[in-house]
Amino acid sequence: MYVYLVYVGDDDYWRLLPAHLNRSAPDNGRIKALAFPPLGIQTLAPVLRQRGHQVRMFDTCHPGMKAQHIAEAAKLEKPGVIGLSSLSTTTYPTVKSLAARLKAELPGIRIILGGPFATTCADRILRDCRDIDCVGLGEGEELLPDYLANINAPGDVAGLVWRRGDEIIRNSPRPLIEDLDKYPYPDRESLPIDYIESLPLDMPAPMSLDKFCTMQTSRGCPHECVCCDIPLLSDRKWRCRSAEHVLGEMQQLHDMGYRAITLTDDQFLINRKRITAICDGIVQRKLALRWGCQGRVDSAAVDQFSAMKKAGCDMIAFGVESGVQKTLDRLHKRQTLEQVEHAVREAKRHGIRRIHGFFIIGCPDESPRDIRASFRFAARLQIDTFGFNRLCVYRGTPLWKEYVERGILDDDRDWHKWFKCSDIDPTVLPGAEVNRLRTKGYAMLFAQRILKRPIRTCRLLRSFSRGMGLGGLVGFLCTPFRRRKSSRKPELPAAMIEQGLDAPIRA
Ligand code: B12
Repeated sequence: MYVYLVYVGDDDYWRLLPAHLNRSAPDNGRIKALAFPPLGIQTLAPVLRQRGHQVRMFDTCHPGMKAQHIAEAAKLEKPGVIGLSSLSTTTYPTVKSLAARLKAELPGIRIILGGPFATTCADRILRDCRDIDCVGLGEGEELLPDYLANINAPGDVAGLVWRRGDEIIRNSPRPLIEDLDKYPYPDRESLPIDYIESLPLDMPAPMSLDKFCTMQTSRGCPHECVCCDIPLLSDRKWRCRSAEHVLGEMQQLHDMGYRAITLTDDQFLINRKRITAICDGIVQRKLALRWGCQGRVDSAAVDQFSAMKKAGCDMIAFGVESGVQKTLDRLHKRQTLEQVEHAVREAKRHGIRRIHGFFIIGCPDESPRDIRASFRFAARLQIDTFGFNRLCVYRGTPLWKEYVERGILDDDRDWHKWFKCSDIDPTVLPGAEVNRLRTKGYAMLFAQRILKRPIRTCRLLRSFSRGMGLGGLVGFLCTPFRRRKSSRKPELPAAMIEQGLDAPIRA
């Protein structure tokens, strides 16, 4: 069967590489984008081809791959099925309008949706959007070929949620894939897009112009932080590909000219033996790769940093979240400030070039004093880059469940929305206050970095400027102090709208 796989991305996370930085001649319609590649559809395409299907991929952030372009192509090429893939709640409105456009132009086309967000809201999506025929829950490597093989008998496809007339049917669940080694390596060449290594922020900043891609070597995380959907998506299990299978892919990437890889594993720092085997393999094979990963500070593999450094690891991102133990406990992070300091210190001691700290502010029961303490904690840590995001709540997370139980959210009316907690939770400081404290915090941190670590800070900024140019660098450094124009707006719960409230009633 001929299948379209369409990644519906978040335009905030996507930029064309500025022309003045685009040193290579335009080559046959390929464009350069500061964005993360759509690893989901890149993973599924070769699996479908291996099962005898033809596949064409689209990334909707590409200026030539918008709804009208995909509809026109589909009218010409008549695919049997269009698979839509999206990551988060923030892209649901785009998914809906794309499905409507495709159905309007091709009434008979079958549309199946998949990805993390769809997995947390399948029934609701099918009730809300008649243009989507069914949703594939969780991993697609087995489900999608099974669906294509049983397209006229959807009831036989485990893990599928589908519509029969007005009835929504949820088939029996499909178990998590045990052997992740049995699938071909993702297709990173078919999309006419060269993805440029950039900081994973909603203001993508180029890190280098090396040939870049993402890779996933394991899935899941056994922890249960309140703001995270991964426990639900992975059933709190951690599964991994073997070191040999991972090295085979890294060898292929190396031979194809890739030099920068970001591992999108939820938690890479588990299973020390596997990490040692991967690192030793990279060294033995002389793979000149720079790679980055993310993990927890309390991971056993903290003692693997020297091997990782030797094997080309030049970035580790830690979910630090807060500099106040009370807040870490409120987020069910199950980590201590001492563990944060130890992990960061060890990573730096072993020469990992860039340590990134993810922080969350605007948390329940957090005071202005706590937020200031988080920035001071960040100032003390040996981290190189940092991001302070306001806590958001997405369906499927423990925090969403808590807000429904507290009557802040109504699951039936708010399921398709996402919220900044400061906009809806009376135990959280108001948004304006959080933003004010954040701007002050960033100013203190920047000043502290320049005054206390001038050489390291200059080296880091110089490496940024290679990818961004001076103008880009200044723009990037000003971001925290500028009001951000985001295409996506957090919403308010139905209950607050009904009461005409634009902020929660605080004690
Ligand atoms: C890497 C990542 C990012 C990156 C890169 C995104 C990209 N283009 O890949 C960046 C940093 C840009 C990012 C940004 C954001 N992210 Co993010 N991200 C992730 C992360 C850690 C890994 C995604 C990944 O690479 N997966 C690997 C690929 C292989 O898996 P996959 O895409 O899910 O595809 C598989 C299945 O889902 C399925 N499948 C996928 N598509 C389809 C289609 C069909 C038809 C079928 C049948 C199956 C199917 O099969 C695939 C193979 O098994 C996930 C966590 C996670 N484990 O999902 C969070 C996650 C998806 N992100 C999340 C969020 C909230 C965001 C942001 C909104 C954060 C913010 N505040 O701005 C933005 C939104 C960006 C957007 N595009 O929507 C949440 C989503 C929660 C929700 N309910 O919405 C997650 C789950 C993290 C969490 N902690 O909860 N993110």
